[in-house]
Amino acid sequence: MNKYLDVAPEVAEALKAGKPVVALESTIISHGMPYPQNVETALQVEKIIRENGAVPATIAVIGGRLKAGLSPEEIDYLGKTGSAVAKASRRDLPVLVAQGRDGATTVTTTMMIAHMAGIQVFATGGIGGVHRGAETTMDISADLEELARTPVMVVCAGAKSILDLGLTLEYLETHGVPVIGYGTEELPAFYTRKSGFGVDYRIDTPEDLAKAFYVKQDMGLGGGMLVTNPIPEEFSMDADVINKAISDAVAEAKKQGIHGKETTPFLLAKIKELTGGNSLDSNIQLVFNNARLAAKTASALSALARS
Ligand code: PSU
Ligand code: MN
Repeated sequence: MNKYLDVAPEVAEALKAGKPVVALESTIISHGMPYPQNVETALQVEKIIRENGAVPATIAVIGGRLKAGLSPEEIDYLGKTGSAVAKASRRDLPVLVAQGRDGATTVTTTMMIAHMAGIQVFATGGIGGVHRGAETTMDISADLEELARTPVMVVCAGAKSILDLGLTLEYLETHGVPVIGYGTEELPAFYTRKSGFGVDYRIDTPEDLAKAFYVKQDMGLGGGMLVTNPIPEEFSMDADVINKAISDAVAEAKKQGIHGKETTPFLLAKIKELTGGNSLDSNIQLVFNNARLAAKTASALSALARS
């Protein structure tokens, strides 16, 4: 076991017994949603994972320790502190750990810590990717590199068009990351079910998702897999409304010279402001939907591993 890692007792027991565990990220809590909805959502997501037969492991860095499994108090602390907590990507981990600091984990670091703990399935809302204008800014999320190297399945609702979706898919292809559509041939665009871009494969059941991931690892290929799960129809947004808000947010970020790790949180907050909170409701519902699918897939994966 990694000497920098603390696995919560319930999570450790489940892993030891080969029971399903689902990892959850914490940047979505601190930087992705406002308080108190962030904390309410994080706790509700854990409940949904339990109701669907798996054990939740929310991941973060607390006092310089890598944590797989947080207490409700720790979740509340991250939510209340919000963006005053460091957003921790791969490059941030050594310094945060060395200095005994706190960090909210992105998709990248959640995958890393999940893998250290032995967790194979991770549910979130959206991933980082190749940003619009990356041909000059070179702003490409570390999430894509991590998907290429770390053997964790990430269940998300596709990617927001704050990103260049076409370039994001090209990057994933180059790095050998399968992009799966759950019950769809089209890449979902987070707030909407359609993006105009195709996925690599459509898979229709949690059992078949588990099998594809199992075989990838069993073949020795390593690396992650991206499962894109469309937002339920009843919670999806009007494409014109959300795309206008996204374009305005991207233009505002450019005008204010926002860059680096601030870009994604700035865009998310701006979109929420421009859509009067409707986007937050959709965001919460799609995370719940992903948690259900991830729990079922983790259950199918542990059944496969035992067979
Ligand atoms: N996209 C969302 N919500 C989020 C994030 C992305 O819709 O909360 C967060 C995730 O933690 C993701 C991170 O890993 O932003 C990506 O940040 P960057 O683009 O700086 O790599
Ligand atoms: Mn970036």
